[in-house]
Amino acid sequence: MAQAANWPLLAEPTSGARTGSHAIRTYRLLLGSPLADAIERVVVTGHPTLSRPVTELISRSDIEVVSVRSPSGVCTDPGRVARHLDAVPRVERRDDREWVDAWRAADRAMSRHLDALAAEGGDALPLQVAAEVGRAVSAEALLVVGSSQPIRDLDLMAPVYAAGQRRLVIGNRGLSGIDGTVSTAIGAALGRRSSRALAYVGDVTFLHDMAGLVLGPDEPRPDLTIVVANDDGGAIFATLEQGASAYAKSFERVFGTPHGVRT
Ligand SMILES: Cc1ncc(C[n+]2csc(CCOP(=O)(O)OP(=O)(O)O)c2C)c(N)n1
Ligand SMILES: [Mg+2]
Repeated sequence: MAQAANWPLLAEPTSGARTGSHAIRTYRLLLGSPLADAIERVVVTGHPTLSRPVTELISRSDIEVVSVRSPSGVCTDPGRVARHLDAVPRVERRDDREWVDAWRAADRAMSRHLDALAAEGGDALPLQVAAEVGRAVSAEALLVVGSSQPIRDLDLMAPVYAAGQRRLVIGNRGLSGIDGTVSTAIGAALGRRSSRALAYVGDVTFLHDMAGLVLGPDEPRPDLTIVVANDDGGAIFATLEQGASAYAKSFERVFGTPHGVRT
């Protein structure tokens, strides 16, 4: 639909749609740019949950929001503003590329900026890790990505892949639990024929389900590489409301939860 209509496609890493000529890698940041002011209509499919700019976009009452019901009957409509449809709408093919080209140009510039930042390391080391993981997801590969910062960093850094190469990127979204992720990755690696299987998780997520590594003596062993981004605690909370200075006294104990475990 995006290709036929020449619309930008804003797709989360686990959507299965972050491919092809119209996907925009850095959409989350571009939604804070003047491009967002020019949006007139949004078509929502699936269940985006990852970023506030997207939730805000699909909750706007000053634009037309159309939400397509999933096969299980659910329409994503957090702001209760959308017109609900039963199927992906057919759109007229449009040759006018000006709109999508503006997104592509902004995406190229933003991607260059992020890549340069990631290459410096330092505070941007997590972005460098996400970029490496994104690059390692070859055709036919499997990636299980943990909640919290890993999936958000991957969302910024993963390239837009070619369509039809049978990559699978999965995560426990919905309520975005950090529980059971090691087990999810082991199960997915065992259950799918992949060129390689990767998991990419935060340190608290890894520790939460470390016992998932204990496999019974007669159980099959997965060929799985686990990348742990260890920042000694839950980094995401520093970026949320609880990171405000008013809560600084109890922040580390309640939210940061540093554990001192070295991986
Ligand atoms: C089962 C469960 N408990 C608690 C939470 C709340 N929570 C969200 S992110 C997070 C910290 C995750 O830390 P880490 O895996 O190190 O990722 P980081 O934030 O550092 O990227 C927690 C505890 C959750 N999502 N799921
Ligand atoms: Mg962490």
